[in-house]
Amino acid sequence: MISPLPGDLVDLERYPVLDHSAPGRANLMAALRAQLARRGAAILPDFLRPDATARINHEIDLLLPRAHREDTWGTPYLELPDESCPDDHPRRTAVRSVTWVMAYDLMPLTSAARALYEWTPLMDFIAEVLGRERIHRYADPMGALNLTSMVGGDVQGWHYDATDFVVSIGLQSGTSGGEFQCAPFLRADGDEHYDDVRRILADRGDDKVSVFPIVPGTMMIFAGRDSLHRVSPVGGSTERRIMLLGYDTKAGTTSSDLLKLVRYGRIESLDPPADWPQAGEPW
Ligand SMILES: O=C(O)CCC(=O)C(=O)O
Ligand SMILES: [Fe+2]
Repeated sequence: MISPLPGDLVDLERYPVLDHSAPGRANLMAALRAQLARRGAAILPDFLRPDATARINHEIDLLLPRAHREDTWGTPYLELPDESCPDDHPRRTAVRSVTWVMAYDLMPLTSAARALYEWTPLMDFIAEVLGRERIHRYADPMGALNLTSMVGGDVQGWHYDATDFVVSIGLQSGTSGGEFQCAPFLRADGDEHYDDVRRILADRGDDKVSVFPIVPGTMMIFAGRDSLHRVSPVGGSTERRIMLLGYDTKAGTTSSDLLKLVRYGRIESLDPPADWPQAGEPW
């Protein structure tokens, strides 16, 4: 299959990624920035066109046999528990994460998910929502772009990301649960706010937490490095599927070997990216 044109994947009438003088663009940006500041995430419903969502779901069907089963206990700081902290300290508290993860380097060069992530106008559009002059793609060859699938019982525990910003695009809602829950900018001005983190980990932090359902085609921009977040337990047999695009304010940001091992089951990335399936296979 040939690579799609990334602009064909997006509803450009509603989201004028390429047209900087489109009427309404300034109002759209102002509204998205206000959402980000207030609730921790800017929401762009129907960002992907339905045929693009269907295509990326088909790519997941083909990639799932190569997915890694992340199944781990870890702290919200993506580190091993720090035994020198008091028993109930967030740096010592482990939370469970169970998810099927498909790494960036598994995605064929013709993949629509890859084409969208590698489209520089999209990165520039996201930077504008974030009020940044420019942002950089996450330099982690496995973590920069992920596709994930979660089934009944799967969960992503409360954590901070290794990259400044994450953009998720919903591809399929699960039967139930699987909401994105986020305490916006909890880590601020060099203060970890451990008391709030402790409350949230103990399910007593609802006053701090915004809840977002996963809707196919909806893009969500959030500041994952400073906003504590999780995916609530998924129920039922329908997969919850999402695409995660990583960005950072600095060039060259990557993740720790521990995180790579837990999330992808390996430290070494494939180089160059996989060129499967072979000619003739229905990609
Ligand atoms: O699946 C989501 O909505 C977010 C997942 C997440 O936070 C992560 O993978 O770091
Ligand atoms: Fe995250």
